[in-house]
Amino acid sequence: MFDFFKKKDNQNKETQQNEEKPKSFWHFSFDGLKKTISNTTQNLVENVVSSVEEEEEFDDFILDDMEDLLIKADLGVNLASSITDKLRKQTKVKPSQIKMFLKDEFSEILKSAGSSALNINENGLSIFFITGVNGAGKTTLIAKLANNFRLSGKKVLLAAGDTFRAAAEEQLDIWAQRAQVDIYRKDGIDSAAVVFDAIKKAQNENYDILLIDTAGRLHNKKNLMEELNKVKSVIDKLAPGCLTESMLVLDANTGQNGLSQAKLFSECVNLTSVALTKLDGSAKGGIIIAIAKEFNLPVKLIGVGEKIDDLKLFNPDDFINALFEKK
Ligand SMILES: Nc1nc2c(ncn2[C@@H]2O[C@H](COP(=O)(O)OP(=O)(O)O)[C@@H](O)[C@H]2O)c(=O)[nH]1
Ligand SMILES: [Mg+2]
Repeated sequence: MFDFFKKKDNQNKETQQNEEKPKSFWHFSFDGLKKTISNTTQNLVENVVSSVEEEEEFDDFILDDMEDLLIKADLGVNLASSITDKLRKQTKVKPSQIKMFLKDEFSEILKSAGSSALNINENGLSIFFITGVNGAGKTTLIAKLANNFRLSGKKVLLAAGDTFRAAAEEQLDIWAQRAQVDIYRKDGIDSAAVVFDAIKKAQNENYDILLIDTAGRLHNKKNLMEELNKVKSVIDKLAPGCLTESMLVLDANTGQNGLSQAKLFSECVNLTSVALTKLDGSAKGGIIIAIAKEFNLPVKLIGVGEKIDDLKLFNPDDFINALFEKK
C-alpha cells in the first residue's frame, strides 16, 4: 500500500517536472527571457550572422566588419577581436557555421566564469555586500532581493549603508516597507558604523540575510576604496564567513562604461558576482559575456523593470539558448 502511494507520488513529481513550471516568479520563463533580450539577440547574433553566413570564406574584410558589429553589440574590444582573430587563424569553420561557432564561444565563456547560483549559508547569517555607481540600481535591487528572500521564508534585514547620498536612507526605508522586511538605519554616522550596528542586530536577532546598501559616488577612487574597505573589514571582523556575495550592480545600458566600472570596483572590492539591471528594453546585454570574459565574474541576477518583482535569476544556459534560438 505504501509502495502504491510512493509510486503515485513519483508520478506526480514527474508530471510536475515535465511541465517545467518556473519554481517562483524570480525564475525567468524562457519566453520571458527571450522577449527581454530580443534587442540584444538582434544586435549580438542576428546582425552578425546575417552579415557573414552567406560568404564563401572568411577574409580580412569580412572579419573586420564582423569585429565592428561585435563591438557595437557591447562585447568589448578585447573580446570582439579575440573572436575574429580565432576565425582568422583557422580554416575549419566556414561562414555558414558562424552561428554555431558564436554559440560555442559565448557558452564556453559563461561556463568558465563560474556558477550563477547565489551563495548563501544554509545555516546562519548570509551577508550580501552590494556596490556600484550612483543610479546603477543598487537600492532597487536590494528591495527586490529582500522581497524574494522573504517570500522564500528567510528573515531579512537591510543596512542603510549609503550615508553619502541625500535621503538614501529614506529611500531604502520606503522600499523595506514595500518588501515587508526590517531595516537598520542611523542617519548622520558613517557607513562602517551603520554596518557594524546592523551586523550586531542581525546576529542578536537571528536574521538569515543581511543586505548592505552602499554609496556609489565618493569623489574619487581613493575615497571609494577607503570607504568600501572599511565596511568590508567590519564585516570580516564581526561576522567571519558570513559574507557570501560581494555583488557589483551594473546598468546594462551603460554598455562599455560598465566594463570600466567593473574594473574600478574589482580593484576596490573582492567581487564574487554581478547583477545587471535595466535589461528591459536594452540592446546591450552582450555586456554579460564581456564581463564574464574580462573579469571572470558570473552574472547572477538581472533587473527587468522598476517594480518589486522585476528581478530574475540569471541562467547561462537559458540565456545562450534564448540568444541563438531560431526566430
Ligand atoms: N527599467 C528599469 N529601471 C530600473 C531597474 N533597476 C533600477 N531601476 C531604476 O533606476 C533608478 C536608480 O535606481 P536606484 O536603485 O536608486 O540606484 P542606486 O543609486 O544604485 O541605488 C531608479 O529610478 C530605479 O527605478 C531595472 O531593472 N529596470
Ligand atoms: Mg541607492
